[in-house]
Amino acid sequence: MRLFLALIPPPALRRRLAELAERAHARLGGRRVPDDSLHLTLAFLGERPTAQAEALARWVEERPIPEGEWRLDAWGSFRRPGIVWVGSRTPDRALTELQAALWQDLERHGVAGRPSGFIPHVTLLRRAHRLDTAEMSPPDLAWPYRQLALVRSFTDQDRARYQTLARSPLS
Ligand code: 3AM
Repeated sequence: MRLFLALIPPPALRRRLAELAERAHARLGGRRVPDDSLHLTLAFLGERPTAQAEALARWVEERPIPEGEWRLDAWGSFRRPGIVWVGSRTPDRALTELQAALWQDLERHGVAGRPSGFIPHVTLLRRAHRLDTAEMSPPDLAWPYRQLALVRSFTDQDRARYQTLARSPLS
């Protein structure tokens, strides 16, 4: 199964992110990420056999993450798949360290595929028609977090769906 590690926004923040997605969609078009799918990917693990997914779920359930708060203050985009996102203007140190620590553990679990860079972002639009976010007023949101989720991604009637398989203990 296709897996990734993510932070899941608390409900109030999810609503704010959904408002931003609506605003971005009205201006830039494309496909809006459904509200219940909004997340921050920390590590994409790719396709994994069931036995390994179960081992990874046990690992996540025993691995607290340091509590933190991510400040979202910038719009951004990735040209190739037409992704519009919100994230931060300057790299967030705590998230960068968390991502690196997670990949160290993942490699011990035999998961390869650590990316060379990491830009924390919340994808709001896919296949956007335009990527010009420069004139949109910048977001100003705080994301308090203290729990990691192991998420399965699958396709159901042409729609990407996510299912949380495991959560880390609360820090
Ligand atoms: O968190 P976002 O939405 O930016 O694009 C996929 C999504 O990113 C990404 O992993 C997240 C959960 O699906 N993803 C999908 N396939 C990928 C791949 N082969 C990938 N990231 C890296 N390599």
